[in-house]
Amino acid sequence: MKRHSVHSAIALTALLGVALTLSSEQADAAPKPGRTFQDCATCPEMVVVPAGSFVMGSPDSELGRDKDEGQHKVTIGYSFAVSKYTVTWDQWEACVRDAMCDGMAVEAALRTGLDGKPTKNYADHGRGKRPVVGVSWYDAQVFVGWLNKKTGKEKYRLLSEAEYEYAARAGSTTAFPWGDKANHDHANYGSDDESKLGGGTGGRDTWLNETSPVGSFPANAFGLHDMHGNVFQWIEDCYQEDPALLPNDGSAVKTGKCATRGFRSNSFTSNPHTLRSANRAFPYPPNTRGRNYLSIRVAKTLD
Ligand SMILES: [Ca+2]
Ligand SMILES: [Ca+2]
Repeated sequence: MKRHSVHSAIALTALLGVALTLSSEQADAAPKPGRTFQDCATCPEMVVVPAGSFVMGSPDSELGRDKDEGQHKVTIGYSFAVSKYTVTWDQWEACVRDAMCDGMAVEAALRTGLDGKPTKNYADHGRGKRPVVGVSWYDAQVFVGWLNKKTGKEKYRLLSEAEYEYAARAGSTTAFPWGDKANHDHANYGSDDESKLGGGTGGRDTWLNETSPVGSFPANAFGLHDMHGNVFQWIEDCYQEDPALLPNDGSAVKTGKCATRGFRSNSFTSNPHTLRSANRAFPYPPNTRGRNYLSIRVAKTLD
């Protein structure tokens, strides 16, 4: 009987051990908003974003708005994680070293214009902690696949358009999360003159016509950096021009006009109206490579 108890105790301990391991793993994955985690040394740092509702789009009164920004309520009934920063060159190059991301093709594309001719005066903005640029929507999908392969789970993905706006607004209802006016203390963007494209500086934004290292500006209320400005970032969605037909549950548009894919944020050469939280941009086919203002941000589905 005693022997049996000892065995039971051992069995119980073993069982508890497993249970404890599982529960600590579960605790690790518990979606506590604001918590940050990193799944591997070269993986992007992730921030847990809370579930919630928000009004996507902009009011008619918003300066510089486009017709495709009609307001509608979106409820994101799940917590998810978003990379704290745009994906960096360091992270991209780790994917290249693992023979998944096509570094050579992106490098060549960065030196080639949309017309297929060599880019005149190609300027490299630096690597390391600067956002990776020149990547296509498919390159972004390969990067996501690399993270999933590395972590052994199909959890990483691009953000949906609704998730991006929700994460960028971080509870705000103004044109920008910091207020109703573009502000160089909060983002690297271009000229304040709406009629111009090209570099601009001011305040904390000392970068004229080039990318800034990620995290050079303050985080928003969700703890995310660079959701506005510096570089555009691919999202999952195909284009649905009519805001009334956009999903209201945080999911991505996966049918319809998939000949173009969207991106969000605005870039170091864009003017204020494209920097707004509600601005939508779907100008490029998914195989567009070589744009030195177009990058990646990743999301992760949480258990
Ligand atoms: Ca700038
Ligand atoms: Ca637009």
